[in-house]
Amino acid sequence: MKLEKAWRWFGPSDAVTLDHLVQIGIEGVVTALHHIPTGEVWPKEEIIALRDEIESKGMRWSVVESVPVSEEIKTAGTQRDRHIENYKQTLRNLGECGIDTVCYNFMPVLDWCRTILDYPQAGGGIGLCFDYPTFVAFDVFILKRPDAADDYTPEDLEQAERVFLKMTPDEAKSLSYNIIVVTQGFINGVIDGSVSDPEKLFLEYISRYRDIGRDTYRNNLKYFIDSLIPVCEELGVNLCIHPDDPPYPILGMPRIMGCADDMEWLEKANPSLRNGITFCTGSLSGRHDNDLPFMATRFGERIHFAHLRNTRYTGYKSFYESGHLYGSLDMPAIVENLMREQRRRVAEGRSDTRIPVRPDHGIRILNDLDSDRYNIGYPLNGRMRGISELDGLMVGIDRMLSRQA
Ligand code: DNO
Repeated sequence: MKLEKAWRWFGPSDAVTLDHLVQIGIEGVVTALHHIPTGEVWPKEEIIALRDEIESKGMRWSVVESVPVSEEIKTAGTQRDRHIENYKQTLRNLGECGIDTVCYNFMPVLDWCRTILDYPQAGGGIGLCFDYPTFVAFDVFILKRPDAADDYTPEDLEQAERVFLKMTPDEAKSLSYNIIVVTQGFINGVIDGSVSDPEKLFLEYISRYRDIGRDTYRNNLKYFIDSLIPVCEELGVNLCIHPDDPPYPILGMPRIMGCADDMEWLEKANPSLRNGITFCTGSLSGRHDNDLPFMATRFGERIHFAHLRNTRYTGYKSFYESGHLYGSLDMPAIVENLMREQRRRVAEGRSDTRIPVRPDHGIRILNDLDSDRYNIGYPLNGRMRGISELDGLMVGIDRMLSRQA
């Protein structure tokens, strides 16, 4: 038995079609109703139509990634309870249509963050990179967030200044645009390409976190989870938090889902196994002290979905995405532990034994490089290579575990 081969599909506008996914051997589709504004209810008819389209191709809608969490919920704003009620209704609609796994994240304002979108890979191809000095340069010298410099060491600032002084004004502008808009719009981020002054709006959103420290933010997350878990229990829906990427605070705002301590807090905050985790290996790899094979086992019973990809460190808090199998992470050990968890569930008689895994992001290779048709980080060939590598790994591990049984 292998983990379920899943793929993030961005809906009918995606240049990769459902028919392509069938050819690639995908079993589970990971998608969302991207056009519904954050905070509003997902209508049941639309869920049914999308589900049926996927099922007509012989696949299943295995995960919703994501039902986005509004800034109002994250900051405990005046619309929090209304948005939570809507979220509950969305979960109900999904659950009643048999869609039982929902991914979300609780990162303030900014979702994932990358500073270089065309990082050359050994052997050709280009990928994504998070370079910490470049990020600090963005925060302090380009965005000019008030008091940003207070969050960094003198060495960080010195390195960042060196980076900044080498940038042309156009490079500085596109760095900012990439961080705030390009990497966020297509995943229902807070800021899309439609605003005239994204930096101004971005700073405005950030300022709402001025008085929100780690503990308050944890309380806001607990409030959200506690409100939803009864509905999840009733409908058999797993809610799976995605780790912060990178997994430590940035831009002076709290990030609270980056390491084993945070996951321990999560499980204590609400012990229901419906209060689950999206095990994103690439995100968690951004902290050198995260032991991922250990975490896959330790939190295995609540891992209902995994994003598999690898990274390589380029320095203190900096890394680049290195594809799926090869890199700083011991991917075979991670996959083995997830597959052991799967077997444990089978032995326990649990019904949720499929555990969807998707090849997260991908290096642009071959004719991925000729076109801008794919969302940033989601090229066809690079991900196809990734799922093939991971599939081979799973076949081998499955054989090994069966022999040991
Ligand atoms: C980026 C992704 C994230 C992730 C969401 C989950 O490619 O890893 O956007 O899907 O944070 O809510």
